[in-house]
Amino acid sequence: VDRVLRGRIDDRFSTVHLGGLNLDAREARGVRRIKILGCGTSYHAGLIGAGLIEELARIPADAEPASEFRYRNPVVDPDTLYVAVSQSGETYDVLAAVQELKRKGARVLGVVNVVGSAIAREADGGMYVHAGPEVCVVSTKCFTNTVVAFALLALHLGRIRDLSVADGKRIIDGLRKLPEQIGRILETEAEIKKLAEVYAGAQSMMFIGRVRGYPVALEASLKLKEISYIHAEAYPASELKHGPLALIEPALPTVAIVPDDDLLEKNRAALEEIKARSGRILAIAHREQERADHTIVVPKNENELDPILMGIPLQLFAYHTALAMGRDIDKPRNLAKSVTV
Ligand code: F1P
Repeated sequence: VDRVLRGRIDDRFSTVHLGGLNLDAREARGVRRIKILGCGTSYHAGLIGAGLIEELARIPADAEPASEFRYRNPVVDPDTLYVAVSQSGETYDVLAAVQELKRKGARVLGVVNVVGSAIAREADGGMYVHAGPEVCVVSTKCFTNTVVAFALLALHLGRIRDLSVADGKRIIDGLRKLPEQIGRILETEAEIKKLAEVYAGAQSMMFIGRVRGYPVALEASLKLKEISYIHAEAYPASELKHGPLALIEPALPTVAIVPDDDLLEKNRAALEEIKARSGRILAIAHREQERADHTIVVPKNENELDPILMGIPLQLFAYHTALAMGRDIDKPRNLAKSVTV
């Protein structure tokens, strides 16, 4: 995170990565929509990025798995800015989507970790996220840095579009606090390990989050699946009542993302619904949640940055769950470091 932030939250930001955004102020103002494409963890980081762009730059934005996008003959719109996200920069579904977009005349930015990788070379511009090598198959620190890079991109676009400077300063101050706050989360590893040992016997787990919390739930459930092989499903908290509530019982624990924001009471109501059905709950929150059986408390930052701080303890949770189950964390079965076919 330090590496992303160092020297890159001022006006030079647009020119220092992947050859820069290659987007002058007039072009940036002309962007009507942003579409983010990635696979797995990178897709989830893209979902958070889309939320940040909508919140901080007020540009409609969404994310889609690149693997779906490339097969559905999508409408390619000249006023849409496409952003391809990839840790390895080699994932074939993402590369194929980028090539198809470029054939159709679209402008594509890359948000990539590995310098000089295929997607970085193919993109018209973009950002390196400077996470360093991901030694293990699953992507973790790159997720965090990609979200930070999207926060910077959102601020940059917001600034060009003359959105509130005060808001920009608030987020930048928040970003600067992240390394110290992440350090504090890492210090709670022993507690997270104990919790992982409590939940490691589960056959299946549910993850819920609302709005900013939903991509965090998706990513946390993917991490658990990838390295522990526990079946895990993620749902938007508000979708629980549209079907998944039927699954809740003591044998299916729920991990709930419960930030202290304007949706806190709504999220607490979801915890009530789960408790009423005797479901066990592990909450990730800014303070103890009385409806939960256990709470992992994380430091509070700006609401927009909650996904960063709430994602990290869940990476540790997946890691310690997998360790408790004797899994080979660095080489999970059936997974490749980069999916190049
Ligand atoms: C995408 C990805 C990873 C996942 C797994 C397979 O990789 O889906 O998120 O953990 O290793 O590949 P990338 O495009 O971000 O390199």
